[in-house]
Amino acid sequence: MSVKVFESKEVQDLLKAAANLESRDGDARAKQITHRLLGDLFKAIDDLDMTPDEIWAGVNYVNKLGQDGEAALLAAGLGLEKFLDIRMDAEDREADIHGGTPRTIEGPLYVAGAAVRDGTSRIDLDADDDAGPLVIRGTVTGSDGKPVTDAVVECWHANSKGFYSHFDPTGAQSDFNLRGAVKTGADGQYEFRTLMPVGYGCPPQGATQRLLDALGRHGNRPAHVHFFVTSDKTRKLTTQINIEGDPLIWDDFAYATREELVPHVVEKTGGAALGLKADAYRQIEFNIVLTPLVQGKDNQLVNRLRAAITA
Ligand code: MBD
Ligand code: FE
Repeated sequence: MSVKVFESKEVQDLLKAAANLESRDGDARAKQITHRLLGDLFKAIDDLDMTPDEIWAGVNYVNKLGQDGEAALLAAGLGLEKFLDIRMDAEDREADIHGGTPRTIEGPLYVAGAAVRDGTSRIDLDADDDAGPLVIRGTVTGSDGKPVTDAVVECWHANSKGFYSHFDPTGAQSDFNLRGAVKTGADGQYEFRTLMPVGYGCPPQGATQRLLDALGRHGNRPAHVHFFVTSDKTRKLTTQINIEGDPLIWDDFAYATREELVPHVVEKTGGAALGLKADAYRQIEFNIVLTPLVQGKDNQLVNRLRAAITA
């Protein structure tokens, strides 16, 4: 049985009524988007002959997704967040903006409020026996190649279990462990002294992993470090680096990997003098190029709900 009712007047009227399209009340944009998305869903139900059982399974799935607090995690896993990057990249090409460090997705695990240090910050607040020391350093420049003074470089990453502070299901980490912020001086340089992260995996019992299981997909990311880089004189950069050699670099469930964002990892000694927990350590040099404001403002600043802790 495959009925087609989508084009009928009854269904088209129902859609308009549900979105309150013919009233002057409500928010015009909310109504436009609701009408379109609901219509696309109705059409898909018709086209694929989705059964009531399938629809109610989906409705209940949305409930579980909210209960688990995983809507933003699913957005990453389904490539929705990557799609927004693809669109912003295309907007940049259209506006002839080139040459900056590539953006990649923010993900759902940022926490605002880390203390801002000058030039260097040690961010491994908690002991982690399974993680070796890591220094991440580089220079922030504008597209003119000149160092950017007073840029704020924020970074956040997982521990050796793949868990992020504030979102750690074991409750083991203190606020702001492996999260930091550094302000550059006239040389544009920043440095984080930290520990080597391990890749993230979706909560095994959560709604996101449940859908990924149904799709025959895994829910893992390669080891990575997130960055926000902000400055008055440039646009904000949201990006990440992957840890070279991780087997999942080209198999990230959130599609964040970009060729330019896999810097070399170099073995170094002399960590003791830097106050690291071992003399042998690894170093990543990640230089960052910011793009100019567009007519005096950041035309691609993304507002979304973010966790914040105030000291
Ligand atoms: C992460 O650490 C992450 O960066 C993304 C995008 C999704 C889930 C966990
Ligand atoms: Fe992450």
